[in-house]
Amino acid sequence: MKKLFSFTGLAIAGLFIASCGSGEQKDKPAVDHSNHETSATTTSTPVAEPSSTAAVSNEVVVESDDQMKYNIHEIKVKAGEPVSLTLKHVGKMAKEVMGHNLVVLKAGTDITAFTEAALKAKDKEYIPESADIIAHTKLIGGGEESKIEFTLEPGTYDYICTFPGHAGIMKGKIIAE
Ligand SMILES: [Cu+2]
Repeated sequence: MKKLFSFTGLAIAGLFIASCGSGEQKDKPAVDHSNHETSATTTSTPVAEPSSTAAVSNEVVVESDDQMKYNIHEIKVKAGEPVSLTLKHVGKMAKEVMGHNLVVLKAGTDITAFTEAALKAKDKEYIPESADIIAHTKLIGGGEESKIEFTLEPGTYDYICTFPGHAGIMKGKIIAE
């Protein structure tokens, strides 16, 4: 009896240690912290970050890089007039490894469902057959660029990169007014 008791005691202790260990693991990447720090320091100056204060312009250039990022996440355009948007890849990596595109989606698109459909469209460079697409660039690698033109009605539209794993970070909004 005594032997059994001590054995279960050990097992419980083991479980406790295991759960404590997993709780200590940090899930958030260090990048999050640095972002917070930079935004906290810039709030003291009256000038906001250029990436968040887009001027209204229908000539848009978005840069993407080897760090899986767009340089702007909010674009303001004039509704009812053609928008010319150029996506540039300022990195060096090949499109098979760090490819980027920019897909403009209709307002109200289920982005999770759309991204899943895009994953299955590898042979179409991750552009699925979808009525939710307003316009999309080509998939590009380092040093390349792709230009598209489209016209928006007033509203807010999401844009994403559909290369696998990128849409969670490579996303933004186009506000047409
Ligand atoms: Cu991308």
